Amino acid sequence: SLGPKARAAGYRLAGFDEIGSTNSEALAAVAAGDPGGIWFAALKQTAGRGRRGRAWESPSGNLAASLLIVPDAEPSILATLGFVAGVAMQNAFARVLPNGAVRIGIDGADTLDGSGRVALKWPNDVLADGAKVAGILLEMGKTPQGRNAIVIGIGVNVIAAPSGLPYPATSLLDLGYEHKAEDVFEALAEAWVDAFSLWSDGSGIKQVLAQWRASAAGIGSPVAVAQDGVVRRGIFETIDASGRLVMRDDDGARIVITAGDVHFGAT
Ligand code: BT5
Repeated sequence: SLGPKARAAGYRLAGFDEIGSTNSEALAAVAAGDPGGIWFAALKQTAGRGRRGRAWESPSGNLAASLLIVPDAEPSILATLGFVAGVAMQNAFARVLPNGAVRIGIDGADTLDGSGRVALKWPNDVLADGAKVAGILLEMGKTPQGRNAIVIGIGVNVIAAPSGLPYPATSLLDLGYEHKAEDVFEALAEAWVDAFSLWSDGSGIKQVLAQWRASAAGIGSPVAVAQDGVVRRGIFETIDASGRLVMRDDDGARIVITAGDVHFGAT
């Protein structure tokens, strides 16, 4: 269900036991004239997707949720909402994972973070214990009147994570936290309200990006970013004001990247 803060902020919820993809449902809704401000949440997806047509496994008991909103902004500005979602997800985890006993770190580095926060991996992953526990997918749409709409899809491994991926994945249950997807959703929808109100403030996006940066996995470390078959390597320096990844290569050149898949380590 939606908590009091989300309801007071005017959000609606369409809940499903099973659905193809909550992102597809949200895109269909905006094309059909929905004004936005609605979450589509499901306990199971049969056709969940990630970026670039990749599949997202969303078995029963995990959380799949997509928020449809129609903010008055250009696509390049809307793209920064992925960072708002990451920060909201992180704050939601801090609520549902009490005691701050979440280990963060990359590639198994065993760091205890007393804040109960998890790490964020550019551009859109949430890591716990160095493994992917949630992913975010942004898709743009249009209202029938031609306004820009954005769908922010979030998948959370509440009770199960796939194995056999090229990188480690985990679930809240694997981490030792037993939760219902509904409760994780409610925490997320509440945390979204605060993070989004900062974003809407204009200057608040700086604060959102600052939290994101402070929790970013791999800053200061070697990173490889692959995009369309091209791999660029360097030391991961920071995320700039537009949310782009900034790295420094061996020759000291500054490289700024808008999209790609990140791998940590020197390989
Ligand atoms: C993402 O893509 O991480 C974005 C995932 C977004 C899923 C949500 S669920 C609600 C909404 N509705 C949708 O249909 N989608 C959104 P990407 O960075 O491209 O990562 C995809 C890759 O992650 C796959 O190619 C797999 O290697 C891996 N993967 C698949 N399922 C996973 C899972 N449950 N946990 C961790 N990794 C997974």
